[in-house]
Parts: sequence; C-alpha cells; structure tokens
Amino acid sequence: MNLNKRLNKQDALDLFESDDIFQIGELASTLCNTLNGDNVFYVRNHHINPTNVCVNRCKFCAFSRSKGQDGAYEFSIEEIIEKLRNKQGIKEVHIVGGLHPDWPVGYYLNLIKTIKKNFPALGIKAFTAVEIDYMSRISGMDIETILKTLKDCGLDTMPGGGAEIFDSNIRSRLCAEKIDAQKWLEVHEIAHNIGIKTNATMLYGHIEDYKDRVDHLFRLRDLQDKTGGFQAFIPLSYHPKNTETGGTIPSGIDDLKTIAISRLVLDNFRHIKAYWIMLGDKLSQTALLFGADDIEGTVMEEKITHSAGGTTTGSFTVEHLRHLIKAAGKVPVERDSFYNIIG
Ligand code: V47
Ligand code: SF4
Repeated sequence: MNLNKRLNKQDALDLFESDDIFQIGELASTLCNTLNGDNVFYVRNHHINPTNVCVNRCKFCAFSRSKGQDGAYEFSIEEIIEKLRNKQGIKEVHIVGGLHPDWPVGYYLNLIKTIKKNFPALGIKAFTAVEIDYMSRISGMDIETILKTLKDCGLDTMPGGGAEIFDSNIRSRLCAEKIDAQKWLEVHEIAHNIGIKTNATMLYGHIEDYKDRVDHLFRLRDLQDKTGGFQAFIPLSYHPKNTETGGTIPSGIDDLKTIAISRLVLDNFRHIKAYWIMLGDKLSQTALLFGADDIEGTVMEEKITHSAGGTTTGSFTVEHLRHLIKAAGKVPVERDSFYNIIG
C-alpha cells in the first residue's frame, strides 16, 4: 500500500481484515510523522459530567440513570465552579453529561457564562451534538442559534461524543433514542460554519463489524473535506461492564489497529487522540507508535468509562504524561484547546 494515494473503502476494509499489525502501524506512524513530526500533544484539563440523569438511556451506557433512580446525581453551577477552583494550572474544562428531563436551556447557557466569568483564560470544550440537539428541542431555538448563543456565552470548542457508530441498523440497536448520523453530522457542520472547532469519535468493539467502522470513518472524512472544522479524532474502546449491550472489551491489538487505520483514513484530520482513560496508560503509550499524536489530558474526574468497568486511576499528573510520551521516543508538547503550543 502506498501513502501517495488516498485510501478507498476497500483499502480500509482490507487493513481491518489484515493481521499485519506492524505494517499497518508503520504506515500510520509514517503519516503521523509527516503531519506532526515527533510532537505528542497533551492538555492540562478537567472533565466534568454535570449530571448522569438522561432521557436517552443508550444500551451501551452504564453511566446514565433515570430521574430519581439510585445513583442519579446533578451538579449545580456553583458546585461545578467549586470543582474548578484550586485546580492549579488547568487550561481546559471538558463538559459532557446526560439529557436531563427538567433542566431548561438556561442551565447550560449560565453554566458556560459563569465558568467564563470566573476563569476567563480557561478553554471550554463542552456539549456533544446530542446535547446541542436536545437544547434546540427544549428551547425551540434552531441549532445555529443555540450554537451562536453558546459561543457568545464563552463556548470555545465541542467534544466529539455521541457519534457512536453511524450505521442506522447498529445505531437503532444500541441507542434508538439518540439523534441519527445525519443530525450528528449536521450539528458539527453548522458548528464549523460559525467558527466552532469540534472533535469526532467512534465507539467500537460492541456489535458493529469492520464495514460499519469503515463507513463511519469515511462519513467523517467527507465532512472534514467540506468544512475542515474537526481538530481531532478519538476512537473510543467499548467498555461492557454494567451495560445492557454486554459483550467483551476489545483486544489491545484491535485498539492499536483501530487507531492506526483511523490515522490512515482520516488523512485530513491533523490529530488522532489516544484516550488513556479507555486504553490504559501503557496501551496509550504504545498507540503513540501506531499513529496517535495526542493523549487526552490530566482528566482528573471521569465517570462514563468508570461506570462501565474502566480501571484506570482517572487522573494523571503532567509529569506522568510527559514521562509516557518521552519513553515512547516522542516530544511532549503542552497545548491549549486550539492546539496552540504553550509549553
Ligand atoms: O459519547 C459511553 C462513550 C462518550 C461507553 O472530544 C462509552 O476530546 C466506551 O466523547 N464504553 C463520551 N465508551 C466520551 C467522549 C470523549 C472523551 C474524551 C475526549 C473527547 C474529546 C470526547 O463515551 C460518549 C459515548 O460515545 N461511551 N458509554 C462505554 N460503555
Ligand atoms: Fe445519555 Fe449519553 Fe449515556 Fe446515551 S451515552 S444514555 S445520551 S449519557
């Protein structure tokens, strides 16, 4: 396979079906090096999930609860501000949560406004396309108006969650209540058109097959050709514990293959992120040799993966992240929410 020509769907499928993990890794690593040299990016960030109460109840999600159910929680804006206080040196807050049946759109707008007022220098990466669509439905505002209003309140970028797998059959078996692929892509396209950079994800290793992964990646590549508004792609390794979907966790080989093939197919995405909360620190470090050039932050507090059996600590020091990157023969580079280099 040569890297001078763009992969087509059959090429990508052949790679998924191949057992030659070293060749796939080498190709991905070569492309990664062309785009980012030896740099590996990290951000000092803090994840916050404002509530786990969610009207959707996707079958792969062990995090969500119905209102009033045991374990359901909701944070007030003041509690979130308190969590961010005393978090020395963080450069970004990442906010995603459930679709609360009672919260008005004002909660979300005030949350962003209040965080920006208290921490003007903090990058705010918040709300998946699923949450944006929900805000539009509960407020009667169209998607563009919601996004513009959030931007005016201080939203900087959007995370890539909620994409799951785009194929409609798989999607209806996993998360029938969730917005469909077309809507997910439309929300991101509108965000890009009004100057909000976003990320994209793919949840893999549950009931989908390689063809579904390929279809998902190509739909993202097509939108990126059109808008150029995606910053990073993050493959999300399925965690089955406590979920209705059940099954087993993807193997380490599958994780590395998926990172590498994502790198190769998404030749128009600058960054591929290894999410250590899902991969563990050692496999994330190995992923840096299979096409990943970004490692999701210090994180601090994570609930979604941990509810589904995630076993990582949930929080990394900057020293540990830098150590992992250096020991992979790479150069640690601290970034902000827009990938500006700050250290
Ligand atoms: O949207 C839910 C996924 C996502 C499970 O954009 C699960 O920088 C695995 O999107 N097993 C939220 N995954 C996390 C996310 C994310 C994380 C880090 C960085 C960024 C970014 C985005 O987690 C959800 C869903 O796709 N998820 N349940 C599960 N059992
Ligand atoms: Fe709700 Fe998101 Fe969990 Fe689905 S994945 S149930 S939308 S919190």
